Amino acid sequence: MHHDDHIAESVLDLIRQQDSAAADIIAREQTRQASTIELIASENHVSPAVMHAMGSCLTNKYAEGYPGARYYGGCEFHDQIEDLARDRAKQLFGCKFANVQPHSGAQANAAAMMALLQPGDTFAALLLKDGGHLSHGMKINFSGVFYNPVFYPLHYDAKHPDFERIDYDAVRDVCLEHKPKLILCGYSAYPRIIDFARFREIADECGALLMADIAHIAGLCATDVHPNPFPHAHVVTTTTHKTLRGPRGGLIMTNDEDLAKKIDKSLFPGIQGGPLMHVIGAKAIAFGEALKPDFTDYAKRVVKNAQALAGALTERGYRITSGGTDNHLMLVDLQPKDANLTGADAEKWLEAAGLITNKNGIPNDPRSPRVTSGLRLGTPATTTRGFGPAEMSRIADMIDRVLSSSGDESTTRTVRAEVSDLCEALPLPGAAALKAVR
Ligand code: DSN
Repeated sequence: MHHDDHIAESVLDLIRQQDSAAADIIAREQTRQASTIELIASENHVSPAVMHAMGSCLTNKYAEGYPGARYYGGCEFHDQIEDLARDRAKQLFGCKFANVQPHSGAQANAAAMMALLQPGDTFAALLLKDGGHLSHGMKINFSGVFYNPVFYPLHYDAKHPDFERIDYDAVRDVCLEHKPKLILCGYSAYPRIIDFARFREIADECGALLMADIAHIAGLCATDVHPNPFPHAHVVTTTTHKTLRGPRGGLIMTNDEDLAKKIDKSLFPGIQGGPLMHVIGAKAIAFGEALKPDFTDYAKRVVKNAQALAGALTERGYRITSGGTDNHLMLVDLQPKDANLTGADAEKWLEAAGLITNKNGIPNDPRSPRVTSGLRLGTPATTTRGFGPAEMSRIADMIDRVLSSSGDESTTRTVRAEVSDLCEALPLPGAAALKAVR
């Protein structure tokens, strides 16, 4: 047994000695993760070091403030770990200032917007239904409640060569018309390269600041597998747990010292209290992992796998929006395969077979977000467990069999067994804690 597996097992055993109800639930979730294929584009499997830093003594401390300027005593090592995380984030993305305290990507966006905008100010973004994000101006979110979002479109014209991609001319038109103070780019369901330089030109032309939310593609940007938003964006926000493969959390970066000061203030005391120091410790470790050459290799394999999966699904009659993918994710339009097939049914049937996905609207989707005509699939998690193009082809085949049979019981059972075999052949990193599950 690997050393990391010993740690994971002993942690679970320790919890079980005190609280068997909680330990059993955690163990069942470990089994679920180890024995199913994770295709949700925003999820990943962290290393044992990242995992265990989150269970460390760093959680016991209040460290409101920033390194060297805390509101509590006893922060010597918390200053050191936060500095380590900040320095590594700066090195990773090639920027001058980093705030590693946001609890999540939405908190990072809230703090960045609070620093860059006054209530009522206008900003431009992509609609959620076109691939944007809740915190990019949805009416039910702070960003739509306190600010005035205007939206730029995708190309919807099937005859256009940039079909279902960002329409940069339309972005420029919308921004020149509405004169937003801030332009947001970076998305949750967009499979193509984002032209940050072009966005900056538009921002300069209309006198706006540019903010890139690279939550989904951070691991690809950090390794130049996707262009880096620096030096084009004035502010960059991200989560740390998707392609970056760190703990669940957020990060804000900039090259501008004045903006950095405003961002620090708006994050704390603006919208957050005590930082999650155990998560910041885990961020430091994850950023250290991402700085190593094999992480670049990982990021390249993520994209190669996504392209292999998209290609294999296309061969089986599914339409991949925009005709493919340049990054870690794809949107599968189910309609050409079966006009009655919804994303909601597909998600449910695939889950029963051990293939974990999420329903997702496709551009111009006639169905509601709770039903949808599409699925979003991503390869960060499967690539972490060592899957390659051959496994992507098998996954496409399994998806097709489940969906073509409308989730029929015997097909589901057969595919579920094949998923288990594949998961056993390529286990999670340090995941033999599974053995502790009885
Ligand atoms: N919920 C995340 C996603 O799945 O893309 C975005 O915040």
